[in-house]
Amino acid sequence: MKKILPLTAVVGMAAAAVAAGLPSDEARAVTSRPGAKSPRSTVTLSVAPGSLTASELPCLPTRLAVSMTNTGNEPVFADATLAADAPIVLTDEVFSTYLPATDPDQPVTRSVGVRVPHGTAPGTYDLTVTAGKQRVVVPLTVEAVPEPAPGTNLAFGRLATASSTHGNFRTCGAVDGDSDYRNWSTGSGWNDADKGVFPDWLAVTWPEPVQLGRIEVVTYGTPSRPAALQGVKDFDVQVRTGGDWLTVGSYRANTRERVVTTFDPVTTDSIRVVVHASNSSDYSRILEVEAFAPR
Ligand SMILES: [Ca+2]
Repeated sequence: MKKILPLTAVVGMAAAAVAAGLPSDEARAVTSRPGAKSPRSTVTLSVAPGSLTASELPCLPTRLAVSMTNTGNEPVFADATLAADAPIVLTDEVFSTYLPATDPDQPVTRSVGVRVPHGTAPGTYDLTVTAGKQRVVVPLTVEAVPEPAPGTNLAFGRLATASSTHGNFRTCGAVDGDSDYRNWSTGSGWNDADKGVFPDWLAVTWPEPVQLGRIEVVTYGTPSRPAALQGVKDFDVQVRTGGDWLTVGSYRANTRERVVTTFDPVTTDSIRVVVHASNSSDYSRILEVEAFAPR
């Protein structure tokens, strides 16, 4: 029968280091049981990185790696709780795990997303991870989204949604600023999840309206298997204005990787690509969607 042993005692090294403003790539605290007899349970909590910087761009999430390591010789169940200063949101508030006693010690890590809601004031917010009496505080510096320079891709990092997203692909991959086909398999593109079913759509949305005059859609293709074989074939480019979708570009039998749509300036809070067919007849694949102010 597995024993459930409590975490006890604390040396809050990382919190102290952070409070002292010391540089640290990894905040760390150690729990031990002073004077405990064998068998002993010792769990080390560590959180990386030691500090974070983020903005409210929803598709550029910041992550925190929370690790717990059983450095004792008895298996243990351990819980870490996570909290953030309002209005910061964490994807996980509890991290519970079984930690077998292994030699060498094996950390168990949870990657926790950190989201900065729209309207968050620039400043420093504490992210606090607690395990037993251990407590690690990671300061999050929220920076304002910079005013876009002329020619900036306004879709970069913005909220991306889709009709569906396949497996390991990420909807946000289509607004990560990377349109290099070589990074397709590393999450830099959107691939819908419904094989052979159309239409599919991918949208980008802004919290406040923006003025646009050009949208560029990059579909997936490689030198050996170009867009003519696996890119989007029939699709419409639309902008939302007054609550209605206005089609500004309509393409059929497309074989190009990058399709540029220019249109009269329009004020919009969302754009989308509606795919009616792909050249491979199975999935819709988009590497990147870019949006620009009128020239
Ligand atoms: Ca991309």
